[in-house]
Amino acid sequence: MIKNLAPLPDGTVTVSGWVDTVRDQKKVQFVVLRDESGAVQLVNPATREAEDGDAAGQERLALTETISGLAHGSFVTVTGELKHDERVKLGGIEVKIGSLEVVGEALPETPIAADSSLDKRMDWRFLDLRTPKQNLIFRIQTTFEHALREYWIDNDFIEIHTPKLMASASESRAELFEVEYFDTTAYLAQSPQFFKQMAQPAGFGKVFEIGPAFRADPSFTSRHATEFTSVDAEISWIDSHEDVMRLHEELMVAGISAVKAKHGEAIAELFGIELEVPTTPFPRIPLAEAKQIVAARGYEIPRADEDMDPEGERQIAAHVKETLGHDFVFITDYASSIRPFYHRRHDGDATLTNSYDLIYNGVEISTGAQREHRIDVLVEQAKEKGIDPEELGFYLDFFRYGVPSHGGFGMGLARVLMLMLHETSIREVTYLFRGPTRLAP
Ligand code: AMO
Repeated sequence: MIKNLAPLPDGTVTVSGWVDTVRDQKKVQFVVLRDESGAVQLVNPATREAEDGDAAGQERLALTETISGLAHGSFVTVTGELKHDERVKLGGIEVKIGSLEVVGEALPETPIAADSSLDKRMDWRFLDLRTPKQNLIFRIQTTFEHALREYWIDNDFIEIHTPKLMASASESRAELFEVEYFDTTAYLAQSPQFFKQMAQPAGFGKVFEIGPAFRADPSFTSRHATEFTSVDAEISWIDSHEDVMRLHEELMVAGISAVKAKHGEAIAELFGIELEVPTTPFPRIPLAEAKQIVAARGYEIPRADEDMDPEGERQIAAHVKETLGHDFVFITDYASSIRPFYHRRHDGDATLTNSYDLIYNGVEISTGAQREHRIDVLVEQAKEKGIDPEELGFYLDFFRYGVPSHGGFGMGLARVLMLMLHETSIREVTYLFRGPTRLAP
């Protein structure tokens, strides 16, 4: 049943939507009208000729001609009589057209079809999004974000909005976008890392942000964008990254439960997926052990890659699914050599960090860690990574005036959606994708 169908006081109905198909037969015309919720069949007994003086006949003739000329994708508003007819496939109803207004006419040729390339579909994103399946993706995103916010608000978090123009890098300097900023240079924020940490010495305790992040990453993989929505949280008074993981898994359960409750049936119907709400605790595997498990499955992570590579992530996820039946796994205790300077290292073993990556259905969706809050250690770690402490300026001051122990995580929203819906690219689940060769629309 189409959502935009409403009764009028005189007993007729009005319905608006996009023309999907027109079947123009000699004696009768059928139009299928769609909106994001579904479709309805319209019917018009065709009038092919009328006498000059016959005003009503002329009107019916004009209506018939308008319907004959309707292009696929035109937006129309119709009033008419609602009829129930079991034989009509679309919900057993039909609207007999009384009047039809073309609100937004479409050009006769539609530029994309169901089999168009992803790139072509991105060129015509507004048309590409005009299907119930695409529409559902963004309803799911809305529900997911809402559930996270609800969790945070119920648990006493403060929402922050941090600046996206920065004076320096907050993550790897290799992926920085430079922006002319009056007589100096600014950089687009790669993450809210420094500013969400600032909330800890500021006494906010627990904070979150859902906002844009920018990475000048020239890669064309299915999981990278140059601009993405980052879901971030940071909390004080933690003992280790374990506290952050506990928060993280509770959030995922809250988000996925809400999506399942509201959209589970539609997801099954349109994506063919039975969405699973994960159980807690999520499995946790230290990186070194994960590498051994992956090797035992016959995949050697390239030596140059100390981190998990994408195939390694797929393999460890497959192992967890096979042995524990879980879609999520925390890979923990990353080597300090491959983690940022601000990650806290193990007490007694500085080669390892109190950090994790969260993997969902075989792909990393998040990085989290306990932060190093001891200023002398932090300065040493920065120097070790080749970062001049001078460059960190204000950031280091946070740690000079009474900072609690703290930690948090950052998570790519599009990655979560892509993996939840078994999509093959974040382009499919990003409203308007930004990549190395995509700046418009
Ligand atoms: P990291 O750099 O691992 O960590 O990023 C966190 C998560 O953000 C998403 N992400 C991306 N998504 C799409 N396109 C990209 N180019 C891209 N880069 C990252 C991923 C990734 O897991 N400040 C830390 C987090 C923290 O410790 O709080 C950070 O940004 O899902």
